[in-house]
Amino acid sequence: MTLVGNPILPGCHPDPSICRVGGEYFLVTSTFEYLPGLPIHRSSDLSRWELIGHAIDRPGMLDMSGMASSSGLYAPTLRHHGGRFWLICTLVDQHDAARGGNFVITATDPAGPWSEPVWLDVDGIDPSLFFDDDGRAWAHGTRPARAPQWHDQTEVWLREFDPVAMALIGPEHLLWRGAVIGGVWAEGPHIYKVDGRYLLVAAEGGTEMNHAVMVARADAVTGPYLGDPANPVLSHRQLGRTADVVAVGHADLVEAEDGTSWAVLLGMRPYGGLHANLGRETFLVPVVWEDGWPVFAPGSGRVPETVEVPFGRTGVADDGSVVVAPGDLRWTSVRALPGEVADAVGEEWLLPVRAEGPLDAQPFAFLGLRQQHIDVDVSLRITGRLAEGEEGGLLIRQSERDHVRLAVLGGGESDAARVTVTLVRRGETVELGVATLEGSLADGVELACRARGQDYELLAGTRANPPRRVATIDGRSLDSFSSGGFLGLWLGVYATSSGQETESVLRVGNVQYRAR
Ligand code: 6LW
Repeated sequence: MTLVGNPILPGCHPDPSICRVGGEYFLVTSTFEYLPGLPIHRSSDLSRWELIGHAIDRPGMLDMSGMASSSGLYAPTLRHHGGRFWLICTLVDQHDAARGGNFVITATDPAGPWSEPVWLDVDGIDPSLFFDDDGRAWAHGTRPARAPQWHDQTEVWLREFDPVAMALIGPEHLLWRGAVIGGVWAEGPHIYKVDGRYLLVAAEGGTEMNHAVMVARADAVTGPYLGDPANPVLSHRQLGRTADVVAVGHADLVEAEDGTSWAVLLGMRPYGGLHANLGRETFLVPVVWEDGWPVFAPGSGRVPETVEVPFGRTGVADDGSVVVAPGDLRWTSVRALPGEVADAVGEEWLLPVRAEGPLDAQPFAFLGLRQQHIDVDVSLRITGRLAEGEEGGLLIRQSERDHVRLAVLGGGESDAARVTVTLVRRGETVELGVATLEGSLADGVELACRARGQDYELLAGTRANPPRRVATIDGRSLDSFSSGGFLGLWLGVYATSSGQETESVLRVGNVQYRAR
């Protein structure tokens, strides 16, 4: 028996998709503009999840330059079939649909390497794969309804997938437009075979307060699909804004070796009002079957705080070590791999300053970690020399339009580091604090963020002076309910020359992420 605490993957881990091979489970989530993309987590008890790699982890696999925040990698599906792992996903460019699209990759080891993307001839998002027991495979996904009866109505399409040619074949079938008349955003579809019939699980209502899990079933994979009279089979939409978990939906099912069924899905935990700085997280819900229909969270109909899984060991999810060395798989950058913007040297990163910065929809000098805990301390040390007009420091990032910078400024008197705090909110910049430290950047500046609920205290110090508070930010302005994005927050280190040519390099060391 294992007691599993929800969420099973805290921090920005939306659109989870899961598959099982023997006694091991593998889970993938969306990563938008962050790289490496599509983290693969492994577990043997559905409780403790280990990050084993990323499906998009080599330079040139995808081109994300110029893609606005909340573009990028959306809603992957992970399956295992014929001795291989299959991953289907969409690269979304919100400003140029022709640059993205749906692609498939495969791997024999889910930790990688994954194959180069093969692009499919279909538009829309949230693709999925279903391998039938008759040897045929089917791809399905979501796109705007062709003849919309109402705004934001979408439809689920299906085509046969040839796993050898890695291509869609045969005619297209329209399966589903949602369970509710007037409902919006039928998406995240996944098909399964249950007792000889085909079950379609799809999200509906949009990935916010009205999010829901809907199901339908058919005698043939191509339909017609009839909705479960119990729809929505899971939602927290009726609980209102004060619920502990909101925006519940986008489920994927998995059967354990013992025959029990489970769903992973996304939800948000608001705190300090309707603000969810950790973004959309992955939760686990038990599923039982009644009259051939899945019942999610039987008895309560709500995502439980803890779930008892009748196998595995009792344990606490491993949050990883406090010191985050360069080899740690948690490191990400924006629109580029960490190794493309920085060099790992021993326990430190060398971060060359770039002309681009946090305000640009481009790769920039950034190395970051998801905020996975509401109360957390993140600290780091930067060392180097910056020219006038350059800056580097700690970044709390939602997007290029919404973030906070605790920056050491270049130039000025070299033995007194100047530090500023800047808030960018919906693209508008506000200066929030200034400090001058005894000691120089050349000797090292310690920067820290102490998040306690929605208060993000920002501190700066030198070897001589212990870090002291420069400003406290209200985190409510940064979450996706405020900013409109799809993401949770990231904390990390950045540097920019604000457009100038530069040869400056920062050394980044002693990075610590400590849950409180
Ligand atoms: C995802 C879709 C969604 O592709 O949000 O509104 C998208 N719902 O299912 C990004 O996570």
